[in-house]
Amino acid sequence: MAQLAASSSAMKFYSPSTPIWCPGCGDFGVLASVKKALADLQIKSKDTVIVGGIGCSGSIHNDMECYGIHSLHGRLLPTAIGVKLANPNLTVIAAGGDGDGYAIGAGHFMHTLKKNPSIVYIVMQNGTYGLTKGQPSPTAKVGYEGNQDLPFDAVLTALSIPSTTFIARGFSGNQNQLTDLMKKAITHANSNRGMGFLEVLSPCVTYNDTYKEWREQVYDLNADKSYNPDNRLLAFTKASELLDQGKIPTGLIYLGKSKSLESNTSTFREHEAIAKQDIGLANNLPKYEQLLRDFR
Ligand SMILES: Cc1ncc(C[n+]2csc(CCOP(=O)(O)OP(=O)(O)O)c2C)c(N)n1
Ligand code: SF4
Ligand SMILES: [Mg+2]
Repeated sequence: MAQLAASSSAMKFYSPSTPIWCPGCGDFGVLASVKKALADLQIKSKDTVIVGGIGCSGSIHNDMECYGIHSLHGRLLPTAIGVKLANPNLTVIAAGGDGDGYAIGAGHFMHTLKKNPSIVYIVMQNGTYGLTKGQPSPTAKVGYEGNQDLPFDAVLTALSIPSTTFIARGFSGNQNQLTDLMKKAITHANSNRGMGFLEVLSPCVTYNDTYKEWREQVYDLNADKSYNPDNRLLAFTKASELLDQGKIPTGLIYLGKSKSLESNTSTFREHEAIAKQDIGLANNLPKYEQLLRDFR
């Protein structure tokens, strides 16, 4: 929980907490890259909202100097969409775990990819439920804690949904690449081009230490100059081939041009967003009084 600095008013200053993660947790790399990306892009704390999920990863907003919401397990995406639609001028980042996003939150994951709101979604993927001490998550490999299912691949899932516009994967063990992808995801969302989906391979050193194997498996698609992220079919083919070869594709995997949720003016009109409304008493007293009467 962000701490209230010495002040008589809860509205004045908050200072970020120190992360409570185990030493070496991949989430430290994600935190560092979000901070650096926001600083490099000169996005102010007052204009940034991070919506955390439930899990070790879901505490990331506590460690940042910006607005934060600790959402319900698996429900960070609808919360983040609500924030964005209430005030489209904000940089809205949803950040949670693979259990949060791909298990209990899987329905929201699919439909948010489909709706394509202009938010960033970071999934810290560690193949386990870290906070609850190491049960297999949907991305767990075969054999991990008795798991017999082949792992779910979120990049292939996102590629199969026609309205997605930004699909990327980074690795906590490669900070330069991760920060670059983070900046691209934020810039994509802030240009109202839809959701910047960034899965980060973020090892849980306590219950599923995959640093060594992931370091050997990652394959940066963008290092291959012949790779074109504009082509969904190529992205799907290439990602599937690499997975079959025991590799994990990383980098900016797909960049598309479908419409974002907010650009659909039949359902969203920016000037009607809540933050842009005059809600002061002076012009609205009769309406508020009527509202109270309606509840009696
Ligand atoms: C509705 C609900 N069900 C279950 C839990 C218990 N729970 C807390 S965190 C968690 C899983 C976290 O895994 P993940 O999202 O991968 O995050 P990580 O800890 O690995 O970063 C679960 C099942 C909960 N808090 N709320
Ligand atoms: S249990 Fe795993 S995911 Fe949680 S803080 Fe420790 S290393 Fe990170
Ligand atoms: Mg996890």
